[in-house]
Formats: sequence, structure tokens, C-alpha cells
Amino acid sequence: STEIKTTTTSSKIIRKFCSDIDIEHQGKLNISFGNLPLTFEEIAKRENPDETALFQPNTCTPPKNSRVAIIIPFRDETKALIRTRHLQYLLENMIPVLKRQQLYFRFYIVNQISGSPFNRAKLLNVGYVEAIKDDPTMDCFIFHDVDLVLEDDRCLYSCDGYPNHYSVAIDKFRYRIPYKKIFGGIVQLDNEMFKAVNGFSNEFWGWGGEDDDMFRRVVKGEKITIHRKQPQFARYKMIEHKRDSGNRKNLERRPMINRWNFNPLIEKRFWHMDGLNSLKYSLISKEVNYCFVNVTVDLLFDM
Ligand code: UD2
Ligand code: MN
Repeated sequence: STEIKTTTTSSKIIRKFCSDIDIEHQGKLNISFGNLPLTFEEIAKRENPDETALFQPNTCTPPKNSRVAIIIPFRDETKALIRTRHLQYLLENMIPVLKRQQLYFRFYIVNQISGSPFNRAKLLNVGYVEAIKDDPTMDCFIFHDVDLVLEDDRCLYSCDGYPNHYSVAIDKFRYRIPYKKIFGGIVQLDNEMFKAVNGFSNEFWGWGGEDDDMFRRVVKGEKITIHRKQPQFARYKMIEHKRDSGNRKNLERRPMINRWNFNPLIEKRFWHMDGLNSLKYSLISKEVNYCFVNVTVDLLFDM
């Protein structure tokens, strides 16, 4: 079976809610990719998740907005296992951070089968649906590229009632926002907001545009203000990489984004019809792989 055991059986009962005083910050972290990363098995051995790959604090109960699913769009078709290494670096460095932040959390790696153009946004929709299915108490969703590793643990991964953009200071962009309306890399939405915007679009095949469409769903569609995390803490290293095969530039991305400039009545017709409520996929497998849930999916490309 592909179902993961839910929290009703695995949740610990501790009567004290976690608060700021339970968080042990180290501050700036020394992140480097000079050595090979640990294997998934080694990470799990060190970090000790439960059998469902869930992590939770030992001494307090996470309050509302601290039950976090981290969803990573993924495909690795390289012989050198480049994206797999990225994932190992990410987990090796970030699981300890999230533990120190006293979060209840689980990683979902949503893996697209080969043969169709990569579709990051649709994979993220799948991750959301599968995470909620496994654990309906999850209330905070972080949509996270595999190649971004946090450099300061004072950047909190719990939700705060706003949609948040995390990757505001990336080494690759000289730690500056590359353009004003960016909403790519790492973003966070709580359950209500994600449902309100109907999730991501399912129709962006190949590289680019899907993040800009989500920006518009939130800001133009739902009229919600996006917050950016504090740049002094929300600092990331992007592990250097080339464009993956199977992820060519989406040449339709500009006209698709420009739909948002039309009359608002026309807008409604497309984003209310394209997203969570139109999501179709075929689940190939779902299993715990040491320290994360590995979801493999056929996104039913038919263009
Ligand atoms: C930018 C955005 C990214 C996304 C992308 C356009 C930032 C910091 N990043 O990243 O969020 O909007 O442009 O789609 O703004 N992936 C795989 N295997 C593949 C292809 C992609 O695992 O074959 C995943 C992986 O998690 C990767 C992510 O998709 O990090 C985005 O792809 P990218 O890293 O090639 O795109 P990039 O760096 O231009
Ligand atoms: Mn990247």
C-alpha cells in the first residue's frame, strides 16, 4: 500500500506548547559543498525520524502553523546523480535546523517520471495533496527547490499568517532580489491560502513562469500581500548546476503570465479552472526513503 501512517497514532502528547524560548539558534551556519554529502541512510541514522519520516520535538508540542510539510519538486536523470547530491546536501544541512526550530515536519520529494517535460508547479500541487492525505493536521506548506541551502537558522520555517517568500538573498544573485515580483525558489503558504489560490497552475511545462503565475494568484487574484523574509537571515547558497535535460525553457511562459493583464472577469475564468481543482495525475509509488517521503508520479503530459 502507498498510504503513510498518519499522526493520530504517532503524535506525542506533551502539554507544553513550543515557543521562542525552546528554539536554540546557532545563527550563521557554515555551508559548503566541498565534501560529498552524507547518504540518506547516514542522515536518517544521525537524525532519527520515525518510521513515517516524521520529525517532531521531544519536549514541547508545536503550536498552530508549526506543522510543516516541505515539498521538493524533483527529477534526476543525470548519470552523476547531480540532483540526488543536491537533495542530500539539503537534508544533511537543514534537518538539524528544523529540529532546533522545534517544528513538526516531514519532507516530501515529488519525483516526476521520465518522458515528459518537467513541471515544477504541478509536482508541488501533487506534494500538497499527498501530504494532506497522509496527515490532515499539516497546516504549513513550504515549496522548496532542491538546490537551495539555508545559511542562517534564525530564518524560521513555521507559518505566520502571511504568504512568505524565503529565498530573498541567494549567493548566485549576490544576495539581492533579482526582480521585484519574484516568487520562485522557496515560498510558503498555509493551508487556507493555498486552497484560496487554487494551488499552482498545472500548465507550465518546462522551465519558467510557474512561480510568476503563483505571485499573481496571490497578489492579483486573492489580493493578499506577500511578505519577504528578513534578508539578513533568509540567506541561501544555490548549489551550482546546469539546466537539466527535460526542462527546456517554456516558450509560452510570457503569454501565459500576460493573461493576468486582461480584464479581471476573464482572469477568473482561467485560474479558477487551473490548479488544485483540475489536478490529475497517476501515483506510481509512495514510500518512506529513510528521512523523507518519496512520491513518484506520472503527470499525464498530453500536449
Ligand atoms: C528558478 C527558480 C525556481 C523555478 C525555476 C523555473 C529561484 C531561486 N528559483 O530556478 O523556483 O521557478 O527558476 O522553473 O527563483 N528540478 C529537478 N530536476 C529537473 C528540473 C528541475 O529536480 O530535471 C527541480 C529542482 O528542485 C530545482 C527546481 O526544479 O531546484 C527548479 O529548477 P532549476 O533549479 O533548474 O531552475 P532555476 O535554478 O533557474
Ligand atoms: Mn536552481
